[in-house]
Amino acid sequence: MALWFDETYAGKIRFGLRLKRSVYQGRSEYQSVDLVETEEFGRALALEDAWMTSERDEAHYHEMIAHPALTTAPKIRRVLVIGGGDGGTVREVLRYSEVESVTMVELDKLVVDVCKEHLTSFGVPWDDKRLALRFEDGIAYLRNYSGEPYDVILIDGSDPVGPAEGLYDSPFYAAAKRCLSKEGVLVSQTESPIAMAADFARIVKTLRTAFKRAEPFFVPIPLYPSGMWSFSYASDVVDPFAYDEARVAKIEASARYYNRDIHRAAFAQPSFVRKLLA
Ligand code: SPD
Repeated sequence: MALWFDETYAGKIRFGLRLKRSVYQGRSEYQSVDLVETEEFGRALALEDAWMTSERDEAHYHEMIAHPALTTAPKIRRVLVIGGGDGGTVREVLRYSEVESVTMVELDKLVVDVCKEHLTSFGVPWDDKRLALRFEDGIAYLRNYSGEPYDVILIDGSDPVGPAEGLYDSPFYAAAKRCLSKEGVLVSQTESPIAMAADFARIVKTLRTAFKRAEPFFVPIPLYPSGMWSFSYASDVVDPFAYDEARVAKIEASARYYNRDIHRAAFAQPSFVRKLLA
């Protein structure tokens, strides 16, 4: 009998992949962790039965959470990643020679351990000397942080339920802003404007109360409910379209999804999104 793995979202949307086999199945103190080998999407990670990433479309997500911020922020010396346990986001950040340090704060060590062992095709440079891994709650980390400000903060969290819920509210954005340099840029994953329209609108509007400017941008991620996904770019001073030519040229030469046309086009808002955010 064929083996399938389905994510059922809110009891209303289901996206399933036919499996070749289950590679790892376990449970941390926070969540269930599944690493599966699928017929169409290669290896894929699911947490609490929700798809997180797959070999087939991970570049869409990881290049787009990273490069719009890193090609536009005036300085990119110090970068903070909250979540992102599969390592795809830090891999993209570490492509920049200007980046001197990346701190990745991930709640669940099991996710990193499983991905290090079973998702090696992601090519994450886990041993890069610039990378500092911390296994703790990203919300508490930012609340208590009193070190040098970060130039870029990337929020690569799960959906806003359970332990990740507090990554999308006003107190968290206020804490993040306090830890960001004046010319800093924050990018967060902000859910689907189709499958999670209310969450998407609420999160973007909340970001707009914390920062002078917060613009959503859109990326097709077939693995996620409805396939249309959003990130949001927040900053008090930086223009999301003013990318550094040399940085973009270097990144787009090896990127699978990102390029300068995608950078600009991703910020175009369909009319239904304009209405949601009005
Ligand atoms: N519904 C899925 C939301 C997933 C957000 N994070 C994915 C982790 C990829 N590094």
